[in-house]
Amino acid sequence: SKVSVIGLGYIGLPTAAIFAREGIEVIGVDINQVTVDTINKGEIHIVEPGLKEVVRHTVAENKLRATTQPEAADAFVIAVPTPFTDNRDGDLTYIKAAAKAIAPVLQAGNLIVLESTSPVGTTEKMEQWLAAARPDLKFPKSHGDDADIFVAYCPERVLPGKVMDELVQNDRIVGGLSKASSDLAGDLYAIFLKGNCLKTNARTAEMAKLTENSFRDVNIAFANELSLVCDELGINVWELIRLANRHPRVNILQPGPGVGGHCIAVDPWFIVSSAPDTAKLIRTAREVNDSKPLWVIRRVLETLSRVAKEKQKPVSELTVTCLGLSFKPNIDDLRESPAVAIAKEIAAQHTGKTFVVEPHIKAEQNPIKDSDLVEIDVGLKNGDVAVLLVDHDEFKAISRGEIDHLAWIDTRGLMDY
Ligand code: SAJ
Repeated sequence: SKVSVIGLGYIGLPTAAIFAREGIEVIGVDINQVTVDTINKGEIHIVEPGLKEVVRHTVAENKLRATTQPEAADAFVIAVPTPFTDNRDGDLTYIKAAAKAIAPVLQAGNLIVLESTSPVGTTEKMEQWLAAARPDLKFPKSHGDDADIFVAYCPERVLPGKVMDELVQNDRIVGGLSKASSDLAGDLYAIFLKGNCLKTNARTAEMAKLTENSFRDVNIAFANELSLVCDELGINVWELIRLANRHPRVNILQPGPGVGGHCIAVDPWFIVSSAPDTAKLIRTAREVNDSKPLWVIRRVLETLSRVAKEKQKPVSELTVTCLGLSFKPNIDDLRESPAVAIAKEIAAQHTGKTFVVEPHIKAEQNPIKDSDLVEIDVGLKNGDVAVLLVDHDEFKAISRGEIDHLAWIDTRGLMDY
């Protein structure tokens, strides 16, 4: 059988490579010619441990091939982006374009699986777009299990950095627009899945993906709110959480400078936009997490004024050092990172020097205007105020002696233990 994966990004390419590794003939489709050429050379355009080897091998074995033009296949897996719109909803343009692109090559018996994170109801919409383009075929919405075409939603739930492992090991939810669609999609993923395949309908599967990330967001918001309350009450939040978590049914997450990445800070809004009057807690959690960077910025600027007074120097003669830019520890991904937003604002508002320390990027990649990217020891030695934004392993090695002389703001609780 032949599988076509539409969209060869962070999810699509690993998925295509893993199908191909199982001996399936895989046609990867992407609108970007450079991406297609790169893959056909057996190389990759994204960073993901373990992916390069599988792509190189499967391309060499003629199992994986990339193209910009969709071709006939038995199953189509759609993994295109659903960007965040200004009114906090999912932009379905790429899904619509993918549906339009594959419609001409569809044949009776085909399965189409949507993987992109999407608002509830998107799989039904995708089916309508396909059905409008191919009135000659019978779709599940009107023909149920007697349809010619099978349509399902199957969300990805892998952690960047562990994609090759989690794609195979994690349980997977499959939601068909008909029972036959769910069964066929289950058979498709069974090709490589070691985890369980859990079957439901498409709307539940769509909501499950949004729910998982909202659950995490709400729990992080709880920790972030606690950090503000504890600050007002003069309590060490890290110690508090450590103690409360000794209760057998309590498991509080860690406060931080805010929530980053492209999923957890976005997906809850898809629930809120679908049920604006009802999803109150989910909305508030987003607001709590989104406001945390502003709180950190305010804290840094206040500390600078206090230190200026203590040292009897103008603020413009003080140096502030921002430790970490990525959105979570031990990666180089700066996209949607609260640490970047905080460092940018500090560099813009502070009249003195701003140093940035980010061991995972090079000086020429530093996105913070009016700042210098420096080594850890330079940043610490020369800083008057330091704000820790990411709990990289490199920062865990900082000793108290190295920060004794400066005002230390720790958004991750590294030094508070
Ligand atoms: N964070 C905290 N405190 C915590 C945990 C996380 O502040 O206790 C912050 C991180 O620093 C980061 C953000 O939350 O800024 C998100 O990081 P993450 O590690 O929680 O998640 P992501 O965005 O890398 O991946 C998530 C995962 N979802 C869940 O764990 C429910 C992953 O499984 C999903 O596949 C992915 O989103 C996705 O693509 O949707």
